Parts: sequence; structure tokens; C-alpha cells
Amino acid sequence: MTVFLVHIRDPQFYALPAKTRAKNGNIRVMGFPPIGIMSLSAVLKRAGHECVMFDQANPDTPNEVIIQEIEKKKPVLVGLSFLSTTSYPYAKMLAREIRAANSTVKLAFGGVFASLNAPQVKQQCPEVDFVCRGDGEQLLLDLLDHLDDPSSVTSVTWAKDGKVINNPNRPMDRNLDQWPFPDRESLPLDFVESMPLDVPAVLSMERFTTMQTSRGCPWSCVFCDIPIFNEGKWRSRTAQHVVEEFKYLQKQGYGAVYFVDDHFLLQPKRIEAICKGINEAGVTIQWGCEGRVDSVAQHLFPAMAKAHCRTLMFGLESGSQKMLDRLRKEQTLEEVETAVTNAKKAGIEIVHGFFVVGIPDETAEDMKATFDFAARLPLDTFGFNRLCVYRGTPMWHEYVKRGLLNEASDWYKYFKCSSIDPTCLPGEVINDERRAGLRRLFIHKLLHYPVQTFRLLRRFLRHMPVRDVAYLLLKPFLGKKSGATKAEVISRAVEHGSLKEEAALMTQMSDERLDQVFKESQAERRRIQQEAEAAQGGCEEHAGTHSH
Ligand code: B12
Ligand code: SF4
Repeated sequence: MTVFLVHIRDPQFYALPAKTRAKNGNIRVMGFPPIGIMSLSAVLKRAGHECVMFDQANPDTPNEVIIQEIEKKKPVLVGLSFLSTTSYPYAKMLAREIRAANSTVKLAFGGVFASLNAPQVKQQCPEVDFVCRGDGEQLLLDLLDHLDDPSSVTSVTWAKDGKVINNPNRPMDRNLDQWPFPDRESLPLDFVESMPLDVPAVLSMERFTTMQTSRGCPWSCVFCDIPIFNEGKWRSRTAQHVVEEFKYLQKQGYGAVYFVDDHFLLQPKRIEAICKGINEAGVTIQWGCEGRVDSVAQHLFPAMAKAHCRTLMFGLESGSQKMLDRLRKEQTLEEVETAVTNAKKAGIEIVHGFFVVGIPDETAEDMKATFDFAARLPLDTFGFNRLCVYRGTPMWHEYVKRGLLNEASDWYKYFKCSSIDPTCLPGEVINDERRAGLRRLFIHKLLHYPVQTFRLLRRFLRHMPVRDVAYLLLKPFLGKKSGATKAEVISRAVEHGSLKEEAALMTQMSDERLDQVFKESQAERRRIQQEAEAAQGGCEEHAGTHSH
């Protein structure tokens, strides 16, 4: 069967570099490749299906072109993949345009936002036949066998006789090694990364791609959707499988890889084996990853650096312990300092700190403490984003209970916490404090870490257009911006009047479900800990035998 998979682009996040063609003729895009649909394409092809992918980061494939291709190639199913609230409106528009042009092709949605809001999305977008929840690999294969009656396909939300049906969840599959490597070669695009996009993933102008070595995170920070999306679980590929993919990527000419894992630093044994495998295979790809500061794998930072880990990113969030506790981050300022210092000492070139500002109950002093803390830490790069609240998170739940958000009318909207929560500082104060804080931070870095700052600047200039570097440096000193962002305006656009209301009345995120996820997260951490202890015990026993 022929299947089309489309990655819906959020225009805020992608750019075309000045010279838009790579040597192989591919269009060059600054941004991450759409690894969700690439993973699914590989699975479909291995099963004997034909799959055509479109990434809307490609200026050559706007909606009209995709619709023309549907008419030409007549796929049985078009899957639209998108990440979040901000790309949902674009997904809706494309679905509606496809349906207007073609009344028979089946349409499916998938991705985090669709998974967490499936019945509402199905109700609000009647033109979409299936909303697919969670992992898509096996689900898509099953769905293709039951396109006319998906009643037996678990984790699909669909409608029969005008009634939305939420099929039961499929059990979480822990065997991730069973799936082929993502299909990275079928899109006519070459990806490069760039700082102004978001964060310096690996900071390289080499051929760039992403990789996923694990899924989920067994913590439960109040602003994060990962635990609920993964039911509190953390699942990983084996080190051997990951190393095989590295070897394959090196052969394909990739020079930089960023892991889209939620918490790479969770299992020391696996990390050690991955690093060893990379070195033994002579892989020279530079890579980057994210993890928590309380990781017990910090003794492996030197091994990671030796295996070409160039970037390590931590979710540091705040320089105020009170705020860390408010976010239920379960980390201390001391742990932050230790992890960042350990990473730098180990020789990781770029250590990045993600911070948030505009947290409920945050004062101007807390914000100042955050910037002063960031200045004291030996970080190379940092980001200070305004905290937003997404449906499915514990924070959303709290806001609903406090009457700040209405499930029925707000589920698909994008909110900065400070726009709706009176316990947050007002938006203008946050922006003023952030500008002042960034100025202090830059000056502090220049005075106290001149060599580190100079090296980083030189690296930026080597890998980024001068214009982008200048913008990056000048941003904190530029004038004020106020009012809703484009993303906020688009995501609040009201559509399908009456259907919207009806859709919104269907909620699926009960107190019980959230509690269940918290319990699962705790159990998952215990499981990982016990596994590590068992492995440790096994090693000691083994060593003991040898010494005799
Ligand atoms: C990488 C990433 C990005 C990259 C995306 C680049 C790209 N080209 O994909 C960038 C930096 C651009 C980004 C930006 C944002 N992101 Co982001 N991002 C991620 C991250 C870390 C990994 C995503 C990923 O690649 N996963 C790996 C692939 C394999 O998984 P997947 O895409 O989910 O696909 C699987 C299934 O979902 C399913 N599937 C997907 N599509 C389809 C389609 C069909 C038809 C089917 C059947 C199945 C299916 O099958 C796939 C394989 O199992 C996730 C966290 C996470 N773990 O998901 C956050 C995450 C998705 N991001 C999030 C957010 C909030 C954002 C931003 C809004 C941040 C901001 N305020 O600016 C923006 C919005 C971007 C947008 N609208 O496109 C939130 C979403 C929360 C929510 N409920 O909406 C997440 C979950 C992070 C979090 N901590 O909560 N992000
Ligand atoms: S540590 Fe917190 S923010 Fe990071 S992925 Fe886990 S739950 Fe989300």
C-alpha cells in the first residue's frame, strides 16, 4: 500500500540558510529532521509498503503540492505528524484542504499533542479519520490492515455513527531494538543546525541529524508532558543497537548527531557501553544529549567526551531552590553546580543550561538569583524561556482546579503562565528582568571567563553566519516587544464554532490518570535502580571470582 507521511512545520522553528543547496543538490534546512515520520517510513518500507514523506520545512512542498501528489499517487492513507499546540492549527488547515480536494483518502494524525488530546482533536477535526496515540510503529502497521474498521486497533481514536471512540491503549513496547533505523535518505533535504533556532545542538556545520536512543523520563516536573506521554516509563535501545546506528551514520557522511532523548544520562552501564562501542568502531561523529543533573552517570562524563560527546544540556530551570521545588524538579542547586562543573572538568566542550522564567510565585529577586546563578556556573551557553503551560501536565491540571484555565475552551491553546496566573510576575516585568539579567550575565562572563567566552565566540563565528551571531549577542540589548506572539495568535484562532465546544467538553486527563503516572514514574525509577544494583552486584561477584 502507498502511504504519505507529512511533518507539519512550525514556521517559527526553521530557516533556510542563505545558500540553500548542499553539494548533493539537496535543499539545506536549518533545523532538526522530522525523526518521527522518518522512523515510521522505515518501518512501513520494511513491511513492504511504499512510503512518501514530506517535511514542510521544505519550501518546495507547501500544502498545494502535497494535495497534487495525493491526486497523482493515490495513497490509501496520509499521516500528518506534529509536535505541539503551536503546529496544531497548521495540521488542521492541511487536513481540511486535503479533505476538500479528496473525499476518500484516509487521514491520520499522530505526535505528542494529538496523543494527549485525541478525543478532542477527533471531535474538532471531523475530516481526520484516525487520531493515533503514542508510539506509531506497530500501530501504523496494524491500522493499514484495518483501515475500514479500526475497532480492533489499540491506541486509535476514531468515530462511528458520529460518536467518538477511544480504543484502549496498547501496552508500552519495551523492545525498541526491533525497529529499523529511521529513513533519513528519502527526503531531498540536508539539515544543518543553527543557534538562532533554539539551542546549539552540537554547533557544527557538518551534515547533521538526530537520533533517539531512549524514550521517556521517570520524573514528574509540573510543566512537562513527557511522563504522561510515556506513562511514566523510560525505555531504551541497547548500546549495541545505538552503536550500529552510529556506524551506519558515519558511512552516510553525517558529522553531527543530536539525541532527542528526554533523559540520556539514566543508565550508566548503557552509556559506558555506547562510548566504548563508538571508540572501538572508530566513529568520529560529534554528538550532543540532554539529561538530569542528579544523574548517577557523572563519572562517565570523561568517557563521553572521549567518545566525541561535544554538547551536554541540562534542564537547570532556576537559581532559586524555592522555584525548583515549586516546579517539583526534585533537584538541588548543589546538584546543578556539581553536574555542570563535572561536565566542564571532563572536557565537554559545550555545556548548556535550560532555564525558565515567569514561574508561579517567582519574585524579581528569584529571577535575579537565576541570572546570578547562571553567571557563576561555568556554562558555555544558556537559554531563558518563559514558562508555558501545556495540557496534560500537572501544572495544567493545577490551573484548571484554580479556575485559571477551562478544559472546555482552552485545551488547544498556547499560554505563557504569566498571561493567566496572577501569582506570576507580569509579562513586562519578566521581560525587563530578563533583559537586565542577560546583560549582567554577558558582562560577568566577559570579565570572569574571558577565555571560555572568546573560544565560544570563535566557534560561533566559524559555524554560523556573522549576522546570526550579532543578533544573538545584541538580542538582550534590543528594545521591548509586547503583546501576543504569532504562535499565540494562531493557536487561539477559533474554528468550527460549535464542534469546538463539544470537543472541548471531552476530557481524558483525570486526577486518577495523573496519579497513576506519578506512581508509575516512582516504580520505574526503582526498577532502573534495582537493575543497576543487580548489574553492579553481578560485576563484583564476577571480579571476586577472578581474584580468587
Ligand atoms: C526535538 C523536539 C523539538 C524540535 C523538533 C524538531 C523536529 N523536526 O521534529 C524543536 C526544537 C523544533 C521543538 C520545538 C518545540 N517543542 Co519540542 N520536542 C522535541 C522532543 C525533545 C523530541 C521530539 C522527537 O523528535 N521525538 C522522537 C520521535 C521519534 O517521536 P515522535 O515525533 O513523538 O513520533 C512518534 C510518535 O509520536 C508517533 N507519531 C508521530 N507522528 C505520527 C503520525 C502518525 C500518522 C502516526 C500513526 C504516529 C505518529 O510515532 C513516532 C514513532 O513512535 C520532544 C519530547 C519528546 N520526547 O517527544 C519535545 C516536545 C514535543 N516539544 C514540546 C514543545 C512544547 C515544543 C515547543 C512548543 C516549544 C516552544 N514553546 O517553543 C516547540 C513547538 C514546535 C512545533 N510546533 O513544531 C513538548 C510538547 C508538549 C505538548 N503537549 O504540546 C514536548 C513533548 C517536550 C516536553 N517536555 O513537554 N521540539
Ligand atoms: S526531568 Fe522533568 S523536565 Fe526533564 S524530561 Fe523528565 S519530567 Fe520532563
